[in-house]
Amino acid sequence: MADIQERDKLIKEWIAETAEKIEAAKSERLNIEEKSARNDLVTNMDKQIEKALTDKIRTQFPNDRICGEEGFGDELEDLDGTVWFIDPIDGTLNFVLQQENFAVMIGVYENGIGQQGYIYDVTQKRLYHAVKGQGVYCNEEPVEKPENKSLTEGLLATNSQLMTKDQFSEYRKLADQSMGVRMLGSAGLEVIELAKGNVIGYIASKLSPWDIAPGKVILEEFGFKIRQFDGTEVNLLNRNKTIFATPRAYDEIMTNIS
Ligand code: 2AM
Ligand code: CA
Repeated sequence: MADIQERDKLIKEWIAETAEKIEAAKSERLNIEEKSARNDLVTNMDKQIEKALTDKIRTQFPNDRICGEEGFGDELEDLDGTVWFIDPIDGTLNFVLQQENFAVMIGVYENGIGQQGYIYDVTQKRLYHAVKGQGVYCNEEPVEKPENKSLTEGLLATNSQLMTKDQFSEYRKLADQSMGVRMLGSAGLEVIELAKGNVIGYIASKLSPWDIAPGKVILEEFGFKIRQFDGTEVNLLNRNKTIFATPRAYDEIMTNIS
């Protein structure tokens, strides 16, 4: 197994290089393609960043495997050994339509256990990270553990489909019970909102392993719950209907939807 501090240093360097690349490309025209739907986009930047990060990982850690959004990683059938989760741009729709509110995310797992999680809010220039057992940091400053607030005491983050599609109508009652709903369109930035105590939960109807893995490491440092809607552990080989929440909000959410 690699030395965690050494890997931590490298990841931070790679994220800083990625941020410079995004900044330098600001004035260039984006090449935008549709993937599964008109609101599921990929740009040349998503691909370039994932390619650069996977190249660096393969050079430094040739025995590790990679699960990435844009196809430069490996086809995984298990989580044995060291697995890297890469989301080059989380919130691509925001990146295209707003040029802000997106994140670069990296997670490192060993035999399925989260060891390191990194979410870089590119616009705010804030790197949230956690190494398992060492707490949560924002730009190297410790982040205080948020209060264990209940659903009725706080704001609830969701993805937009959960609030608009009839198939998810039962989840709207959670929104009603909370103090109100907030939506940023980036799973990583929603995790940051949870880490700051700005929301008490984030529920999303379809998240991929790279959307979940980095934030899971960060929020587990605070003892928060990260589960599927049916209460089972998330599966990092598949898409998941996912709940991230304070322990109190999680219990109330589960009581309400089961
Ligand atoms: P992405 O931008 O990396 O695709 C938006 O609600 C959040 O859900 C974003 O974090 C987005 O990540 C994620 N997401 C996962 N699958 C998606 C899909 N098929 N379409 C849109 N957003 C998706
Ligand atoms: Ca992405």
